[in-house]
Amino acid sequence: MLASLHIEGFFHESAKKILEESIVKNIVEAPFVKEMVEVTSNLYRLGWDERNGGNVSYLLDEEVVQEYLDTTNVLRTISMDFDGTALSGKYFIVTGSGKYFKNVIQDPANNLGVIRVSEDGHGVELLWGYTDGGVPTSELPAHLMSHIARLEVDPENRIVMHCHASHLLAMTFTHELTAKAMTRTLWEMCTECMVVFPEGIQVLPWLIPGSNEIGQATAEKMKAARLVLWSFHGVYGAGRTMDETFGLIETAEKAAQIYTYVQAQGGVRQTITDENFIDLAKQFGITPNPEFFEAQVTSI
Ligand code: 2HA
Ligand code: ZN
Repeated sequence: MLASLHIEGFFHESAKKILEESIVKNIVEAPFVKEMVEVTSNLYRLGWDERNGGNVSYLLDEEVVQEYLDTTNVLRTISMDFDGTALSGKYFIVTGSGKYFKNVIQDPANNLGVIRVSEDGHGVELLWGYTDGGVPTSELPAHLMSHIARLEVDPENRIVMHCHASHLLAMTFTHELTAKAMTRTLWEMCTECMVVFPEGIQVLPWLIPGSNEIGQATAEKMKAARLVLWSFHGVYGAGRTMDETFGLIETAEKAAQIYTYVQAQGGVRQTITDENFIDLAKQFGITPNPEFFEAQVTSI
């Protein structure tokens, strides 16, 4: 009796193992889907992505995607009118056009999609998601062009994130719109800012969202910095990981919030000096963008 139970148990275990190995894992359990769900939920919770505001794209490795999807099974091809050949064959998980970040957690398969940039670079192949017939974010040009630009300067860049961070957006109405002025103010509002984004923040004038023009302009700025402010609209961030990229935007947004309080309290009376910044750079072993220093600085 005992022996037969053992044999049954053995067959049961090995059959289960074979079954598990032959079934691709449930994609909703994939770490990259969980990260997308978590970040969109946080962006919504913080009030930075009302309605269908914001979009996130995440470059994935083919081997990782293949753990969850049959990559030969293309569900649909979606065209795009810019040249994405630099990313041909690359996989991304991307938030959907018109989708609400508020809803991603309840239905990841409808609000997110896994795409592969087609061979000719003029379309993307849908492998999973957008279940109601949807398409990737309207900001796909800005995302893919930014990925191309960031990968040129940092081969490990994976994330591009756009949101309507409230205080940063507000500052574009009241603050001088140059990279230097904006960077200096943000750096001065929290000591850690210069350490988190030593290259500073770049600034774009108002441009039509979703256009190739804003995509090209964003990508151009992304060669110099991981943060690009879109006047009267929001902010773009890029980075190696979801945490790093979210943390980057979060840090700049916190500084913008402090700026708002400082202005409400009557304006700056004293602040961090160039000398303080030089000491900070030495302490943390970072090289801040020298263009953003008041005086000519030669010692960093
Ligand atoms: O996707 O935020 O910039 C909605 C937007 C457009
Ligand atoms: Zn937007």
